[in-house]
Amino acid sequence: MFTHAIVRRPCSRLRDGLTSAELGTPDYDKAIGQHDTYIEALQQCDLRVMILPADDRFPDSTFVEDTALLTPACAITTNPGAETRKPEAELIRGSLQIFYPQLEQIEEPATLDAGDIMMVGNHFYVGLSGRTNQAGIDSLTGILAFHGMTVTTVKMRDMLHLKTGLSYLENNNLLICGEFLQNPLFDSFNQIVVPPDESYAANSVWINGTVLVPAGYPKTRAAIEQAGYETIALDVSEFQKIDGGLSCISLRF
Ligand code: CIR
Repeated sequence: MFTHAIVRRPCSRLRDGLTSAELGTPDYDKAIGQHDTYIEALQQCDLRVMILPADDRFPDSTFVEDTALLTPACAITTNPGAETRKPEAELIRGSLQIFYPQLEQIEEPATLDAGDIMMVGNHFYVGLSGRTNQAGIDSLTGILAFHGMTVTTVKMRDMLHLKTGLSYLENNNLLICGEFLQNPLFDSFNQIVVPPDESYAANSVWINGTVLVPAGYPKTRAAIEQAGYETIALDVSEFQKIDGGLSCISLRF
């Protein structure tokens, strides 16, 4: 169970966020409204939400998930792979120290975006991606091993982050799409397959038995409900325009 979440308000330079999507420019006011609703949904799932202020220096800083891995045993700030995002890890450290006085850290030349990390109990799947390098995975593996946790590396082909195409919904249920479908690493999960035309919904978020899903993906939502979960659909269109998914917008612990 999670008890807390951390979010950072979108900044007015959101439109300058990194993106490969061709969905247009995010509307700041609309993003603020969607962020408000996202926070309400986290609260509805019984999380206490720490809301950090916007920081106009960093257009992608609302995607706090990438900056840290928070586990019951330890917390690690990352070294994001994109140059413009690196300072975001330092930016979040002070807030994390309230909950985790002893923070570990990933450092150059290791790079790691926590969007590439999927937690399955004490085991972590980590994507070797355009953002996360082998040194990043090695550093993370060392830190987690010290706390009795293990890592499997997932070589990635096209997706931005591991959790762009995978979401663990607990009870061995895995939302999965695209390049991961053929990967034998995931054969032992109960797979809930996300169809290609709904691939954005593969990034959904389990919180205390409820699954947050992006609005507008009815087949995936129905499949998740079929598997026994309550769902909350959230419109995050303005974040999608800069490659952000539902999970990226919060840290949950
Ligand atoms: C980026 O490219 O870093 C941001 N525009 C989007 C980050 C999305 N984060 C995530 O998938 N964990």
